Amino acid sequence: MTNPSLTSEFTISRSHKTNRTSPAHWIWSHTARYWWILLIIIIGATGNASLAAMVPIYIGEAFDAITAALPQTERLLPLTLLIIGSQLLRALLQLGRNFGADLIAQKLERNIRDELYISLLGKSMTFHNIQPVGDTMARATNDVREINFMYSPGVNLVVGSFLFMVMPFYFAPRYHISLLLVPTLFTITYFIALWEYLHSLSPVTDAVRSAFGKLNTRLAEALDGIETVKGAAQEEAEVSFFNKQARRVRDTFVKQGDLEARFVPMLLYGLALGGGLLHALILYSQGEIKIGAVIAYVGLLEMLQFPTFASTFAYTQVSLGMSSARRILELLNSETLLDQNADGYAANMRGEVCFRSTAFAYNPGDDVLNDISFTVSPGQTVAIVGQTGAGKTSLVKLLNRTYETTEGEVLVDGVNVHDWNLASLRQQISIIEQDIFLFSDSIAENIAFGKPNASQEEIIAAAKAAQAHGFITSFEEGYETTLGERGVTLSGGQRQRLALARAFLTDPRILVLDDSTSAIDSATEDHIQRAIAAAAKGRTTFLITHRLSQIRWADLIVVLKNGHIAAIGNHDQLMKTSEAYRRIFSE
Ligand code: TTP
Ligand code: MG
Repeated sequence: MTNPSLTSEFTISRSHKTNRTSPAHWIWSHTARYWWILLIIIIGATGNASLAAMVPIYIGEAFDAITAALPQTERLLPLTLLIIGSQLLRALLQLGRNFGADLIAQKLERNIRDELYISLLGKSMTFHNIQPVGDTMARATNDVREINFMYSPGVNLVVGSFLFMVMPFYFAPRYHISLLLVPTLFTITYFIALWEYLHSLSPVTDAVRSAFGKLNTRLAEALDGIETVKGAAQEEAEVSFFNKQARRVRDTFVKQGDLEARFVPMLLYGLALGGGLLHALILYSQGEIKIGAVIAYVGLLEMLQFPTFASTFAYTQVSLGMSSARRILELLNSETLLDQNADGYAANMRGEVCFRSTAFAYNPGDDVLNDISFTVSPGQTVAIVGQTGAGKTSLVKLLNRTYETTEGEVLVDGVNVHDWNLASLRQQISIIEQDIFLFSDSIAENIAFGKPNASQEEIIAAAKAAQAHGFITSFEEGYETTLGERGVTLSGGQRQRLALARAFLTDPRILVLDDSTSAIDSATEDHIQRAIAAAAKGRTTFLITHRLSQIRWADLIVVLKNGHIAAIGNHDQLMKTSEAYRRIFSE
């Protein structure tokens, strides 16, 4: 039933498919759809360069006009007007070129952001556990930005300056065919130097981008764990660690600057100008060309200044962009493991759960769960107990395929969870995590997270059922109170009740409450008890808890020990048969 062609959990159908075989293919597949903008850039750049060439040409003519045996001063005014007119038109074309490059840069940035975000949402938990958030953030923000810069100013200058280089070839033969010599020598040497430059640049720009990713990873982790850092008085150590990473970034930048400084064409330009002048003067002294041609020719050679000066900067930008494209593509192409199984089984769930000789490992060969078998009837409440690290959280995460079993199977309503349509499966199973995550949004939006179109009445009803209405209305702004990142303004018990309200609103057939570490005062405890009892009614419920009162009234109690079932049964049975269980109650 599974469809191997689908590699992401929730593929959002997109009209534009990109070619992800290599960074260059990928960038091109993003660019090609905007061929009309490319056309604007090329027309703008060609027009800009040829009109720039008009200036030395007209000045040359003006020189000939006044140095003629009979000075033709009346030709000066039309020539001046031609120069002014051509430069006004040139400004317009230059605007087109810049506008086009900026437009395509922004469009690409937006589309790549979209593509990356959708892809990240579709990746399996295994991917997200391995990939550091800070590095992903660096790729999703700065690297995407680099691709913007790659087009504007990068490609913009590369195309623009390349056409400046073409102009001497086009216009110099008008004066004397041999004047092609200097531009030809210049161009050949320029491209050889550029080739070498790009080759040595590419590993350096790769290093720049990767050092930045590492810096960001550390920053994100230090901020995320700021409480731990402060609690252990490790600010100093963090700062010095951060400095070390920052120095690494600086060093890679310095290396990049070093390469840029040694870019040969800078020297070439001076040589070309000197050599060209000499060549033109020799032709002049032999009477082959006029003085105006010397002036015009040197003016044309001056156009080579643009490619020499722009190129270090522009090609570095392109190289950085390609390094970034490589990094983004790495994320896009990384294996996702889960597939959404869109053609899979989708139905209203009854809530029967069956584990059959299930085993699971985060790392192959290192089993966290082993030989787990038990069945839960629809509507029953199961308590999962066991010491920390016994595998309780891991066990329930197999239910909605947050993680995949390594052996055996997990069945819901008699259907292997692999064969369920993933969206249908997850919509009907609600897991309230041990570490409840709240978005920096209003309380109402947080409650309605799983059902964004819920009405205000529904939200309030859910909050009441979860015993959260009281504390919510005690805030000045009630349901519109904004929560800080991770909901830091709420206590553990309050967060838990918000999470329960979420569950009430989505009305799942299977509810999992991972509650093993939360410490709550007894006044709150009473509220929570009632909320949980209400939540468990009418659906299959898994409770991971240390609260004896809850364990006692569960229909089934699973005692986990080092990843296997140490005892199973209801309270009375276990009190008789299990030493491990009795110990929990005597603690
Ligand atoms: P858990 O299933 O998280 O253990 P638990 O929920 O029973 O513990 P607690 O009461 O403290 O919440 O972990 C079981 C084992 O799996 C444990 O040895 C740590 C390991 N583990 C990983 O290797 N990677 C992971 O991402 C997690 C969550 C756990
Ligand atoms: Mg746990």
